[in-house]
Amino acid sequence: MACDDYDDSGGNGDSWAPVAAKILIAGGFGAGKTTLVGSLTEIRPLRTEEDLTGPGVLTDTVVGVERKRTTTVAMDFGRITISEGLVVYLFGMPGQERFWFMWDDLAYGMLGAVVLADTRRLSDCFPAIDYFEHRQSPFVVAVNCFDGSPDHQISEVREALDIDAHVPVVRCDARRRALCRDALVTLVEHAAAQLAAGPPTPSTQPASR
Ligand SMILES: Nc1nc2c(ncn2[C@@H]2O[C@H](COP(=O)(O)OP(=O)(O)O)[C@@H](O)[C@H]2O)c(=O)[nH]1
Ligand SMILES: [Mg+2]
Repeated sequence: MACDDYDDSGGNGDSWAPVAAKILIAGGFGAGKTTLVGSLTEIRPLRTEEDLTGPGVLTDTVVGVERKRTTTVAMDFGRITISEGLVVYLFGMPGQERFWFMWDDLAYGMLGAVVLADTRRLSDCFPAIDYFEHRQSPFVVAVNCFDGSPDHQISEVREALDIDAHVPVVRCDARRRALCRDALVTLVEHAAAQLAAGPPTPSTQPASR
């Protein structure tokens, strides 16, 4: 686990800091990453949003997400306190292929990832799933429920994504804090179980795709 558990009390144990964990929020363009980080964070989120422009449709297709008006041009960042002893730093991983060069740096030292899946464009989350499977990093899939999107069973989404049976798949709504928090807790529990089971979990090692 990526953590900074320190005691600056000079050894008398009076002072302590919570464990800090780094969690990535991944998924395709328009899957809800910026929304989820904004729903969860207790600090003002760092956002790098820019308006979608006409020429941009050549690279960022909005088919299926026609109401999307902006795009993240670097990453999202936020923080949430899960419990007295655990603070999570959230990093939204830009999904488009032109940003894949950033993924290794963002993933360095992470505890795990939440991959947001949009059932209207399910294949858009394949690269993120492939990436975390390849790294053998803990991840969960959160099926983001958009208005009017096909209401697939979780088992159908799991089958369509062809992910291992041990990887949790949960329902989410990136606009609802409680559901986002549940997804994070599922990930933390899954990561703890994976770490307890022992190697291989080279999640602190940069990996190339
Ligand atoms: N109905 C619905 N809309 C959502 C949800 N999550 C995000 N949106 C909307 O979908 C659009 C794209 O979300 P955004 O967070 O920018 O996606 P990103 O590209 O993954 O960062 C925005 O207009 C959001 O308001 C959700 O769970 N349900
Ligand atoms: Mg975004």
